[in-house]
Amino acid sequence: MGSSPTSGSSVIKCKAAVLWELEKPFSIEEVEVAPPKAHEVRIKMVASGICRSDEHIVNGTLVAPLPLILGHEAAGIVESIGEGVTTVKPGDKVIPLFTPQCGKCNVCKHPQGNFCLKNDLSTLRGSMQDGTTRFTCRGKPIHHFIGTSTFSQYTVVDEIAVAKIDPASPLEKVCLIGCGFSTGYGSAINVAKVTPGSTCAVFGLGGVGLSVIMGCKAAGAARIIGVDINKDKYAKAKELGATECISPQDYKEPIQDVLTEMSGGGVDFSFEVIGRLDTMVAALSCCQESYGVSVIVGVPPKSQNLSMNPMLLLTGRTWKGAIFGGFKTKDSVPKLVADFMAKKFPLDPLITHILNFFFMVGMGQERRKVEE
Ligand code: PAD
Ligand code: ZN
Ligand code: ZN
Repeated sequence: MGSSPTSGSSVIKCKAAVLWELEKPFSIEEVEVAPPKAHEVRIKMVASGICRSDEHIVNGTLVAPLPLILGHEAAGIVESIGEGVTTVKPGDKVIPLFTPQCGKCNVCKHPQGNFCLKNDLSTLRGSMQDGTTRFTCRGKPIHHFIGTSTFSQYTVVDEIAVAKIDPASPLEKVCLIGCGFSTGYGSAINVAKVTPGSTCAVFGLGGVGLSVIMGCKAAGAARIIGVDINKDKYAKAKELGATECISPQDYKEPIQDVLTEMSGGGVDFSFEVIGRLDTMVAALSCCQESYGVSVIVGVPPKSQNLSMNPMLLLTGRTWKGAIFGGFKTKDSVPKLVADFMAKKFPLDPLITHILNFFFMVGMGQERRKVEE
């Protein structure tokens, strides 16, 4: 996404996709992007993916203040920095972090914690850390989205929410490390801690589910069963490591019973990567009692509770969930980019469409790369 910046200390006018109302297409508008304040960074966006979590805001599944600029899976180049910024400089290639890493809170200080207390995902206030916004459109302040707002040619993020990456990295690919890839891959290797020789079931074969499959395979799983109602997803899932794929619609009995039967008593690890309450319980139910582990990756509809039989846990299953695959963001994103550059995993299979930013007016099922 290119434009004509003036200077680091002035307002930049550029194009952004603004969501004014729920369930409406984005409106491509000219916005003003204020200069970064102290400990903030202004970034020229180069490529942005579309994640189901953006769509969750558009359809009201997640509730955030409007109007706002969505987008949280992206890569770009630092345009200017505010006072006191030390970890990035103008010209650096970076990935914005929708979960920051302040390094100071209880979660950041905990060896396993990654959901920094400075995150805006729990509250969805829609602002910078100081409570104000850097975007204006038609004279109105426009909210930020989880500290990133990457559907804009320029955005401003807090320094705790941006990671410097390898200057040689292809931004139109590594943007996927900003959410979908890392979330899925980390859910397998960090959260579930998939073991060699194990059997895994992955519910939902979108960009995140496919990344879970890559993580299961990298961890040495022997059997990876993909579950999706859309059979068009099976070829890609198999290319990435699924050993078989099934649709719940092909069976009369509940899918958890099918998986329990297929795996001879229950899978070792299961993942819900859709965001539905029924499949969360199905994923828990299909893992082996006594030691099976089930991980919630999909974002559930706001304010909905599910009912489940506590016997599922009493008999020894473990139920977990995590944001961003449990990775500490600022520490891990540069390492994941280095691993990609070292060809430890591919990203090309996750890119299904390349859209021009100005034609990005709706969203579908697939993860897409958006660039100008
Ligand atoms: P996606 O929409 O690309 O993929 C979802 C897949 O689920 C599609 O292939 C659907 O066909 C399939 N599906 C839908 N309903 C069913 C069903 N009843 N049974 C079986 N399959 C079904 O989404 P995505 O891969 O971008 O994201 C998946 C979820 O992960 C979504 O809820 C998103 O909000 C969440 C997410 N979580 C985090 C995190 O940090 N935990 C990060 C990013 C995304
Ligand atoms: Zn996401
Ligand atoms: Zn923190």
